[in-house]
Amino acid sequence: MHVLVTGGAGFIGSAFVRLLLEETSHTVTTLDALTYAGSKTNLEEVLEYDDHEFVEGRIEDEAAVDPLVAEADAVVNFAAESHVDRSIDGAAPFVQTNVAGTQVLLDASRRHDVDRFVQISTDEVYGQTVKGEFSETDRLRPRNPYAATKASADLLALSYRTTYDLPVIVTRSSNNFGPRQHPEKLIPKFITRAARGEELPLYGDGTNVREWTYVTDNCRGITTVLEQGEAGDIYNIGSGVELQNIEVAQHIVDAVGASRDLITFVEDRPGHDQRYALDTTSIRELGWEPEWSFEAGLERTIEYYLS
Ligand code: NAD
Ligand code: TDX
Repeated sequence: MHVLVTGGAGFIGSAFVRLLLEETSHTVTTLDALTYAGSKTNLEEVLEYDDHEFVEGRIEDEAAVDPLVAEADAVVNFAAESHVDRSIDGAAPFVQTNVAGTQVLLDASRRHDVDRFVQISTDEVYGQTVKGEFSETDRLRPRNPYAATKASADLLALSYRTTYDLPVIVTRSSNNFGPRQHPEKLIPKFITRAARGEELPLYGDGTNVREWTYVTDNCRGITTVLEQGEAGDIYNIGSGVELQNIEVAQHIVDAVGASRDLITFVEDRPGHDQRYALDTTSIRELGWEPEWSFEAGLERTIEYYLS
């Protein structure tokens, strides 16, 4: 397949582009706006490959998107504003990219009759839970502006399946971690700050729980869905590894050899979701399972940031 990967210069998208080019026979066009979160450096090993083209542009720009979709068999949409704290400061760029951009991509995909449209979504669309796991049929209850725009994009994409028979698939993954993540996010922020002996600002009481999935495990899951997923279906992707933020902070300071005294409790994030957890039965039925333990992934991630 020739795959158009949008947002492929970001953290997860770049890992996915490398995986497709290095481990499959698919060819790739990467479309990325190179916002503060994207960088060609994230793709440096594969930028010049013959079976890879990089295009700088925005997904909401129909003139940029249309010829690229025309050449593609499949579209995988990672492009997004991705940071919850930024969405609390201002939702406009989130609505623009995550909702309006997805609509432009969907319309181009419909015009050119693509064989697959994979919308990359998140566990945050389900909202928070204190017990149990979210399954794909659960109601969406997003609680911050970022999550609300991602839920909107999911619904829009799925509506193109029912209305126009566009072969849409949605993946919803838990928190990813690994090399090349922007240091605004918890794990790279705490690694880089601990290494410099700076305080680690833990929001609230630090008991919020996230399910941590190593980035290449998510990317293998997305590849599985791209190749074998059922059109119209939704697939949760998560490792099952649940940790409180305070435990993550402690793992990091211990692994970096810094003092636990650096951990500082600060004002909570408004509307801070207490816990996410995913039921991953559907993707496991396609033969996927996570390969990385939290400890091995963290060691690899720390090595990357310290070098
Ligand atoms: P990221 O912020 O690292 O990367 C986003 C990429 O999209 C960047 O390269 C950026 O330049 C690009 N981009 C932004 N606006 C664009 C636009 N209008 N047009 C074209 N490109 C644009 O994000 P990430 O962490 O790699 O997340 C990728 C996707 O996965 C997002 O859709 C996010 O919602 C989803 N997701 C992320 C996580 C996580 O833990 N990071 C978990 C679940 C789902
Ligand atoms: O400085 C911090 N202190 C802190 O306590 C930061 C940046 C975060 N936190 C907490 C908030 C969360 O409970 O750590 C947890 C993780 O925070 P983020 O790294 O901002 O991730 P999160 O809000 O969980 O969202 C992430 O996972 C779901 C991604 O950023 C989203 O794109 C994805 O959809």
